[in-house]
Amino acid sequence: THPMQNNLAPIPELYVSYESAQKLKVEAADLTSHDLTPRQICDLELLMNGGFNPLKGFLTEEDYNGVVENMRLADGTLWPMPITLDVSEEFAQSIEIGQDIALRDQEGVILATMTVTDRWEPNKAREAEKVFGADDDAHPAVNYLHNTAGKIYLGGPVTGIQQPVHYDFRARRDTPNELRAYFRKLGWRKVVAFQTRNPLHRAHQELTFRAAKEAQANLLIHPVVGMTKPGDVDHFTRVRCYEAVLDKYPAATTTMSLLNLAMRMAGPREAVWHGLIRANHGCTHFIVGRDHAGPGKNSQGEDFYGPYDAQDLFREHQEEIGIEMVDFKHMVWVAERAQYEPMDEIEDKDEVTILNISGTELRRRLAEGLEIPEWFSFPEVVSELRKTRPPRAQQGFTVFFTGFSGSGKSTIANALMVKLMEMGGRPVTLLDGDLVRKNLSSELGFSKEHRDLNIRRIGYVASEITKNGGIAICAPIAPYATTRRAVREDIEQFGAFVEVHVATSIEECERRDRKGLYKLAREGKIKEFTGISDPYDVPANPELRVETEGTDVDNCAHQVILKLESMGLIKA
Ligand code: PPS
Repeated sequence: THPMQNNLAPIPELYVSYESAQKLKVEAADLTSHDLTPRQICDLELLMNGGFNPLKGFLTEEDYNGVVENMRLADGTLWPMPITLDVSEEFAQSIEIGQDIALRDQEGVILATMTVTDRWEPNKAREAEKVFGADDDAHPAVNYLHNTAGKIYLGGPVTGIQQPVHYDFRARRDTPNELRAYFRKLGWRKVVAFQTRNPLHRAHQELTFRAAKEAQANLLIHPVVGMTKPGDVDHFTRVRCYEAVLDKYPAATTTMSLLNLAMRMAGPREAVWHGLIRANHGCTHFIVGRDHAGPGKNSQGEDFYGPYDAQDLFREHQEEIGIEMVDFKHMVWVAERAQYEPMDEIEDKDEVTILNISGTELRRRLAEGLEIPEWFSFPEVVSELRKTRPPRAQQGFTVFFTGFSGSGKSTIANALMVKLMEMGGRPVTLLDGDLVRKNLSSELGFSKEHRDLNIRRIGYVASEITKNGGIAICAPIAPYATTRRAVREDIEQFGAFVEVHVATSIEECERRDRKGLYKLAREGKIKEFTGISDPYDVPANPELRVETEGTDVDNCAHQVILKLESMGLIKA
């Protein structure tokens, strides 16, 4: 490979001048509007600011086909990722080819206009196979393609009016031309970019520093803050971590800038795309690691891509990308020498102690509040991570009772609440069926739709409580398994969801008939009564099932307490 130096001339943007933008904004108010999704806002930002240079808008059908089939636009230019404007069928039908539309952010601010030159229904299965390697919903981008993206794609050139608004970390966000100007000002002729969606630990700091030294270049830490893999550490936490790590590099060698990219986790193609984006940002070198932008396991439990597929594809297209690949060294801690070394350069492997902590092990230690050694990560980083991922015994959680009317849910839930309040430490909120129907859902009846709405409301409140570190105890009938699963998913983003099936039989509930409702249900005076004239899906895998026949309330509540202890949610 030849020694690269950057050409820091500005690259083309899609924005019009400030004056024209003001005018266009007024005119665009009369156009048909498309409300951009969060992912489309990310794509639009990089289209407009030149991050996706040479694209001039959302892909046309011809360009899309070329990109899907052989990673090239219709004119032959290398471009690996479909940047498409997906919309609903209804919206697609409401416009005509040749028409200008306004692209608005989620608050309704007009960011751009687009002349719609193309409209087509893509073959999504084909896109999944060719771009992501398999039509398998376990891949986050394939899942997005099938279950979130609209059915129709629109293509055409974009005219930029204004950048998407960001209120966070404004000083850390740079357009390609802003970075180019910065490098020009500082005389940085060679710049290695490091792409990341994870917190940086000492191994990363060592490897990026080494990469820059080897290339005799400066270093740009270029983390993605747009959209990353579901479940990643949020970007607020990560940026605070990056700022701490930035202080560990020799002054004036390294800088950091935030990239509002929506990642696709497309491995090899994603690496090529990342390279093109970094070339646009004025970088000369790009670090590509093992399993770059990997999506995890497929539905058969296997990797989607080989560990070095990304490096191979990148190497193949390096000249065209216009950026030199620096392959990632696997850095490990050598205890005897108290330093990081590249694994494949250690000659006395058998005589030294080689240490490493995997991502999974790190998450376990955070969850259990265990030690994270200083050789692994910087104390500032660990303390930020501990704030966002406190040990389980300090996180919020939800206990969700489900069962027939009169099964004993409310009574056990009340007993559990006072036991938890006796222990103290976290605020406890009881969302009892009757209470919720009085305060949150007073207009609802008992049709499937209304029951689902009721449960989704309970789930929403419980997820907010859980997010804020409290304990939510819910005690509705919640007869539908799919609705319970949806609530579980809402809550598990923030903390544990403990489903407790109060398994009192319908015969026993009817025999007890505390409120006299079963009698009325039998007489047909109450319709759609759960267990009598309405369905109940018995939970297949609840965290706990309690039998109330022959067991007193105190003991039932105690069983829940024991379960919470065994899950690490409360300390004995
Ligand atoms: S659901 O299905 O989860 O929305 O039900 P929920 O909000 O828990 O409300 C159940 C309570 O409402 C009373 N009730 C009925 N239950 C079931 N079916 C019908 N048709 C019905 N009509 C009124 C009943 O008292 C339930 O209270 P609990 O506490 O469960 O006994």
